[in-house]
Amino acid sequence: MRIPKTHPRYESLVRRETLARAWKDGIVVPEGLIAHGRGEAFDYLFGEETSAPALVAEKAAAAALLRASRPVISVNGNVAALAALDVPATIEVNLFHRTEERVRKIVQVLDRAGTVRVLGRRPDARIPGLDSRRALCHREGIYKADVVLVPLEDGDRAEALVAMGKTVISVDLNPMSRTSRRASIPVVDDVTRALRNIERFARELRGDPEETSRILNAYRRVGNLRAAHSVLAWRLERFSKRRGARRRKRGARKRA
Ligand code: PTJ
Repeated sequence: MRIPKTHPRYESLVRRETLARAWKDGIVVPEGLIAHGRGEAFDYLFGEETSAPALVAEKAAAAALLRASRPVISVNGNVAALAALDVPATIEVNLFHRTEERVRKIVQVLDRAGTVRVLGRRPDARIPGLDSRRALCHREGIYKADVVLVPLEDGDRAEALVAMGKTVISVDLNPMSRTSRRASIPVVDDVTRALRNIERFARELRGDPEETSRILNAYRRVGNLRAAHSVLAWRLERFSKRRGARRRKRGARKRA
């Protein structure tokens, strides 16, 4: 389907089309389409744009990745379909609904996009305390990583990775999810925008260790997450006030 560029929700519709195509190609699972719907609902509430607290978290995420000795980004079906993976980290495909066929296809997509080395096909370690197939990982990838970027994660694994002593950067539009509450640096933003911003901040900070340290020292996860909650509350309040004002205006016109 051709989506007119003038459509007010053009970007969101393009993302839907991309995901639907990726589902037909066996990259994304149907559950991934449902998960995206939940993300979209939150994105709508955030005004479909990156909030100020999300930008702060994205900068901290870039700083943490630059500081890491073994940074890894964990890629699932939705992330492979939606995001450009130019962040400074090793890429490992790790799926909740894991089949070897899907892992192979996703690795192929990333290879074609020019990624140098993609892990995921021959896992040789397990994340302790996890029963799902998401526990399967590479010793040289997620298992030994000190910083792991986990976009669109389930809370169990985020928790298990934190328990392994890793710095966990999550990307999840739901600021109330267990993932957002457990991650060391929760980024509450759409995955496409978040990875684009993290990549840009990493480029800007590279070669500036002082500023990188300053950003990491200044970042406060609890305060940042609270700020994300406040953005939602403020937007809802403003919306209901505007509706109230419109109703009062209509009432006054009728009475006049
Ligand atoms: O490809 P697989 O097999 O690894 O499966 C991937 C999914 C996404 C199906 C799997 O990880 C899953 O079931 O995830 P959950 O537990 O539904 O969590 C997904 C979270 O991502 C939810 O909290 C959504 O709000 C959030 N989310 C969805 N779309 C986006 C998003 N966050 C940011 N950007 C999005 N586009």
